[in-house]
Amino acid sequence: MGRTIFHVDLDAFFVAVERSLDPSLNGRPVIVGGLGPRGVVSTASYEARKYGVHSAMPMAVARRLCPHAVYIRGSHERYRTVSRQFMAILRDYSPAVEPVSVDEAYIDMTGSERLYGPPEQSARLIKERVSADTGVTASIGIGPNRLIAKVASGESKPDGLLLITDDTATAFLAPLPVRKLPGIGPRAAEALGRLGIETLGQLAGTPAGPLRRALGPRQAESLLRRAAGVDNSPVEARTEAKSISAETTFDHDSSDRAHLSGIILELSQRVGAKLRKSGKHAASVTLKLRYSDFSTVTRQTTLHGGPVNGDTAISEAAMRLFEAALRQRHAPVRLIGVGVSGLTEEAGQLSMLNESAPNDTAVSMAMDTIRDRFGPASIRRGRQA
Ligand code: TTP
Ligand code: MG
Repeated sequence: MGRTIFHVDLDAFFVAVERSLDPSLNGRPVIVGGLGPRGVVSTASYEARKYGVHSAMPMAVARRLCPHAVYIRGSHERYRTVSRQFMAILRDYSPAVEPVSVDEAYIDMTGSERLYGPPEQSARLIKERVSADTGVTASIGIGPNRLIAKVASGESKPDGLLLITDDTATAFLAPLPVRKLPGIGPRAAEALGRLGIETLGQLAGTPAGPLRRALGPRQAESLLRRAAGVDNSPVEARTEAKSISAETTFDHDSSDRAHLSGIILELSQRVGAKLRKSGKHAASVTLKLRYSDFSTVTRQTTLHGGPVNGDTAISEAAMRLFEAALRQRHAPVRLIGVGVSGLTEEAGQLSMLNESAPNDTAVSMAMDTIRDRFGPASIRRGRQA
């Protein structure tokens, strides 16, 4: 039996909330974000995006690109309220709602036809409800799995609705640039480009051999499957994301401390970027190590200064856990994971008082932008070089 998965994402979320409060902002370029000297763009309205302004860009750059925009500091409290309202609406339509960030969720709508009619009809109902109750428009992608639903909602934006079925999935995915596939970052896209692979159709049709040599067997297999639109992961009903993590399995097991430390730094940055996007702070950091004999250890620490969202705070905690784990057992490692949990809305009080914490956040956010545009290898902090 086929599944019906919705991916719902609000359009220019922070801007849309500001507009619902002040309709004079409609139709004008609007930019929400930090207005101080080190401020970063949270989001830009579609009018401002035309000038090249985008999330995580330094505010100073946005001001040069689009000086006539309306600049707003924003209020996270308002966004949280609307976010909760939004998730509650989705739960009226299915018990299987999986929030992935403040303005984005998957819904498993399989078997909902009896109640709400065919998928396009229920999607239209949801869009109308969201817009009527919150004043914010949503885009919905409908697909036979999460992957296709997510790509579809992205392609439908703004205020869009796009239905992709098993029959149309191949034709839909094939012409898209590889970067549209979740999980293909700038670095993978570059490696694929060197093989002459620009689109998902080309990727899906590439023989496994050359791809394995370029990307390693594990990533190659996974990309081939995903480029063909295959994804069996379930929608996991929950109220909020409880933890955020990233892990990597090596093609060759390693006990090289410097190499493993570098990986921990990268994973910490990936986790940090997701955490900042979710608008949250984390109270605890977890490190997972799987040794070559498949035995797995998980170590967790709670941060003394309270919840954080900067890369340095996360990577330093993860490194302390790593050193402690190595003292206990120094053997070849096949998998490393870094995670954060104890997610809260606010930063810890001590971390607010700590001079370096706001700086860690600001520097991390600036690095998010650069990595997003030029690839993860484009910037390293001093210590990492
Ligand atoms: P997104 O859904 O990524 O972006 P968006 O809703 O502004 O625009 P789109 O129509 O493309 O979906 O993020 C949701 C909100 O999260 C966004 O409004 C602001 C916040 N955010 C940040 O604060 N920093 C970031 O780097 C990103 C990507 C988002
Ligand atoms: Mg959005």
